[in-house]
Amino acid sequence: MKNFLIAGLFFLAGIPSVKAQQVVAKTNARVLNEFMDQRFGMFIHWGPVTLRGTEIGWSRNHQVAQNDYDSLYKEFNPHFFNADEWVKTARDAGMKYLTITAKHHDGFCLWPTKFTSYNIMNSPYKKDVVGALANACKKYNIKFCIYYTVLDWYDQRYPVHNNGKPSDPNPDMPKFVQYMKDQLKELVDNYHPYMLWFDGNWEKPWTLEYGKEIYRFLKALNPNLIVNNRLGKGQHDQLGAETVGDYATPEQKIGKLNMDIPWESCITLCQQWAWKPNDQMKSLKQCIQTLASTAGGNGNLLFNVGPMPDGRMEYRQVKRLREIGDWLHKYGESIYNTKGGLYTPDSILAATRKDNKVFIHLFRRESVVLKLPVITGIKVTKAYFLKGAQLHSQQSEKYISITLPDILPDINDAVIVLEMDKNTEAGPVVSR
Ligand code: JFZ
Repeated sequence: MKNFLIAGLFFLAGIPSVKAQQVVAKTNARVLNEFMDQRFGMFIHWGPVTLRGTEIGWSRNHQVAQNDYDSLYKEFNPHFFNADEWVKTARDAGMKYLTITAKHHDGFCLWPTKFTSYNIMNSPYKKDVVGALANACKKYNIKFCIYYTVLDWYDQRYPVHNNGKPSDPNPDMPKFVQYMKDQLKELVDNYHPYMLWFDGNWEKPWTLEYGKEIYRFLKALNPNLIVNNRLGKGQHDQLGAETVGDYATPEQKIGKLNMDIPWESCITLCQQWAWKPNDQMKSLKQCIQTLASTAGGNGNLLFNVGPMPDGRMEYRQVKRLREIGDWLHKYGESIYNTKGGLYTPDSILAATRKDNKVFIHLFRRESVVLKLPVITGIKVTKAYFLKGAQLHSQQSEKYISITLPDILPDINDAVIVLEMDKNTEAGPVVSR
């Protein structure tokens, strides 16, 4: 009897379904590794608010009065919108996936949803923006992803409203969560997104339990659907007990090197998420070094563009993205499908690795000789600039010394390949 009881206990503990109600199963590692191999995606923040050039969601009741903001869709008519052009811009930038704000904090929906009239079909434009992008992404082999915010400052069922406005008198979270499920099912069924990017999880009405509920709901629709970590609570740049989702999302900063958990930094090309006239744009140097440092920390970069109210992306931004694409066309081997390390990224360099190659992304030439700490048991067999000249390297007990030319072959990021006598992909990471 005693043995039977003990066996029974072990048996129960081993059954996944007993725990499955509480524990949320994560997307499987193969799917997540494939996602992380892509390294570079396009984030798009867009909606009627671009008519004012203020920040999406946040400017409601701030720079733009609420009634005014909520009426902008009545004049939203982006007649130059061309999904193929946006997706080709992403492809030409070397981006492998694209994430569109189907619904941001202002509650407006860029697709013809059955569940609210506050959507694109009631604007003069009357065309499905999300659908057009999903199709174009399929055509150009770009993975299609959807941003969907949890908080909704427009919907009466969601209790909280931005910027000190009183809460709705009759909030109804259960009904609001059902609305979310209806919309999410609609998005998943109609557009087959590769990933869902949640946001707006920090306000009080949203709970960890709701997050788990939605995650389970989505996994039942498609077990391979990737979900970011802003569906639970907790810090965006972490994956902890409070968070729900598959990967961490540091915002407007490059994530710290982390070989254990997947992460994606979201960073804007200009300053604002949504389009702003004459917004300050990052230099090509900043763009490339941001991407290299992200890859060097073993993360992805979701780089944001805010298209204009007429449906076009700004010419200067498209041009900047193409310049990044040109760089990647040449040096992409050192970014895609690599792992971060062997060295922790710093202001001078970032490193990535693949098989027996280590790529040193050199941002600046500080002296004639670049000194890197030796990794015990590993020897450099060959050193050269990627797509370029051979380099003289020497290895002592402590240092690998590489003699640099007076002028580096790329002023933004000169990629040095160190061929090693071993595969270093799974090895340790060293700080300089
Ligand atoms: C969020 C959004 O609010 C923002 O508009 C954008 O979509 C970005 C990608 O994600 O960013 C945040 C998140 C949290 C705070 C501010 C901006 N916050 O807690 O103040």
